[in-house]
Amino acid sequence: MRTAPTILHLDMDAFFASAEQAAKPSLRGKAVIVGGLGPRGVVATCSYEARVFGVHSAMPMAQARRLAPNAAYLVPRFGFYREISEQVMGLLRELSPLVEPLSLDEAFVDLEAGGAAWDEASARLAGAKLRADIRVVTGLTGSVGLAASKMLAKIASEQAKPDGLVVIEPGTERELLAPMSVRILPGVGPATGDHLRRGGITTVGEIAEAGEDEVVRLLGKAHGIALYAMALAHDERPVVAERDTKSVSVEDTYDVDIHDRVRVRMEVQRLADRCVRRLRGAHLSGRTIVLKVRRYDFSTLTRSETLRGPTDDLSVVREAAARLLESVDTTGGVRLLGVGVSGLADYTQEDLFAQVQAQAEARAHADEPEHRTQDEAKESAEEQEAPAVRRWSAGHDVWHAEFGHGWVQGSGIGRVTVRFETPDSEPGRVRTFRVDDPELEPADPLPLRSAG
Ligand code: TTP
Ligand code: MG
Ligand code: MG
Repeated sequence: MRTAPTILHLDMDAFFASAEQAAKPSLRGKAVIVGGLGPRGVVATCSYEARVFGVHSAMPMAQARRLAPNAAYLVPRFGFYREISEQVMGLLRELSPLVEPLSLDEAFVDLEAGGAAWDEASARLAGAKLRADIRVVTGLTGSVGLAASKMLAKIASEQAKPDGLVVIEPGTERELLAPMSVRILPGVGPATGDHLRRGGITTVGEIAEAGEDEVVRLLGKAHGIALYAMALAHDERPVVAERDTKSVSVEDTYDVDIHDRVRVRMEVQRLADRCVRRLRGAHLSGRTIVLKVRRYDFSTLTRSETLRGPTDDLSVVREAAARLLESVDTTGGVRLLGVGVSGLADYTQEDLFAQVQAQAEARAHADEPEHRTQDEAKESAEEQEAPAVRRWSAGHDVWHAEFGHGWVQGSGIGRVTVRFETPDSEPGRVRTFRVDDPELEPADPLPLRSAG
């Protein structure tokens, strides 16, 4: 292991919620909750002001509303967050060629590889400068951890939250870890935590004391050995620039071409199942579902569909793969089939609500053409033309011909409430319009910091 704390872990503070507060001056310093607002919605994240009430990620939205009835409730704007994320990742890449993003708001950086730091003092300086630069470029705060290994750097950034920097000096790791809950170690979820507790182990120090044999007895060989090493703060994992696995996919080649369409469908479902098992095994989720078909004449087609958010849900992947198959002609026979998921993210929790939404949309699409009466077809054609079906989602930007740029604060019973403000304005005023007001139209998010 290296002797200087030159592995940096950055994690943005309350990322989605802070981005919304930066965009909307009236929400700064307030409880802001971002997530699915439908009946089955969950909290994606919330501002630190909302965490005081006990609200947290993955909590059912109904429960959040009971705990913090006066908070602002917004639906996520992934495109907007991705742009901010790219700005932040750009700053990290200025520090080192070895940047390993873990999610939109989080990455490891090997400072030594970039020559940005070689000892504790230079690492501290680089970390502090990074935090200041992030603030200037995005207006947001991120917390930084510095240590001699990835595991400790991540623990340090957690301790630094919010808006801080923590250095764990090499040599002090075991002492620091000893009193901490076993849950702090990577790979220890509730189930493993329970296993260990039944063996009388609740802290990292107790894992170290128990010895490798005992931990292996409790958890099995592979997991036990790895966990024991982590408990001793042994973590040699390097920072890797690009994710090795940009996608998870499985495919099968058939000895005899498959002609039967029903059989092709079944094979695709089977591959989707295997793909999801692999995905979950790697604790990943992904946004894009890919179907690969090689036909009897070796012509190979790929079809893909991108969801609103990452998924590792079996039924979502199955349905998407089945839909993709419907657009492929397989009458001549199929030689190879594959199902993959790309656009990977680490946090599988993300976006349960987006999946629900995607499923609902999929269902709406699924029974589109054939089985419809003419009246129904006509009705839906009218719906598509009518501008009145515009949806005003809470938090999304709008433009009004007279009042300018604003965002949707809420809507219902034919009305939409808009607050007119921009990232660099004073908190703005609220006005209410009819949902079909011709002067009101959806708008793109404004940049958080004007150039220069
Ligand atoms: P996190 O970094 O886990 O959380 P955070 O940035 O909101 O707050 P913290 O200060 O504690 O780091 O996740 C980053 C973003 O990912 C978060 O803002 C929203 C999204 N996310 C989800 O959509 N669902 C989830 O379950 C989690 C944990 C995060
Ligand atoms: Mg974060
Ligand atoms: Mg994070």
